[in-house]
Amino acid sequence: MKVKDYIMARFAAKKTMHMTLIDPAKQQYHKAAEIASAAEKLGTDAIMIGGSTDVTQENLDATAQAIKKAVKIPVIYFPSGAHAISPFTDAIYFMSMLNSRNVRMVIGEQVMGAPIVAKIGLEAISMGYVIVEPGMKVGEVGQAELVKRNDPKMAVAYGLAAQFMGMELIYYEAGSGAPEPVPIEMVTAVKSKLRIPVIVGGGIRSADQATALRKAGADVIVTGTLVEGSGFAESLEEVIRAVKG
Ligand code: 1GP
Repeated sequence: MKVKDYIMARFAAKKTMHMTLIDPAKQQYHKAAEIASAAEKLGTDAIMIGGSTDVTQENLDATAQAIKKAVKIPVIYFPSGAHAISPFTDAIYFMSMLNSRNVRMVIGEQVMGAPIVAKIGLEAISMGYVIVEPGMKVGEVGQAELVKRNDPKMAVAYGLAAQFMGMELIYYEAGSGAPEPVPIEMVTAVKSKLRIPVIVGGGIRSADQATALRKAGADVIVTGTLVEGSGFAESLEEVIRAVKG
């Protein structure tokens, strides 16, 4: 089954998904595989591999291969550019940072990466990527014109633009390690206007936050920082339970 169909089947069934983001630069590949396996056992629906700054072809390939051996759920690459693309993941989010001031992030990296994706036959899932305040590292390196937290209309406008351009998914990102997730009112607003799945990530650490985002209609809830460091099992389990309702 294609990864896109896997996501769309859950979306059609109105089942909120949880995805676990692992940065290949933050630990050795065998540790990444252990984290992925633990997350799978706790019910996460897919593993995303990605990071804003230090992803290399080497750490990406090693991490993707190790994770693929350790789990049955889809492994999706969440790229920061065309410099590293791996044949060892199941799919790539073929994404555009819609609110970047730098055309390279909007379409330049994609033009460099597309022939590689085609050559290795990787499943490409198109996704609009919108950075919301505070944006953290990804907002900085992506030179994002951040969507203000009190501007849900702007978030809706980006989402509609993505949808009208034929993008299959839209991701609202507060930035990894953000003090607060994307505002609930923003998720409610985009869900009332969009028909494509809405992904939210950045700063989600508690079951209460996950519950509020699920109730607002988020279709996919991503956590990354939560699995960094030891002893994450309990908090991850609580968050995943909250995502599943
Ligand atoms: C980053 O949205 C993800 O792209 C995850 O953020 O690390 O804060 O969970 P956290």
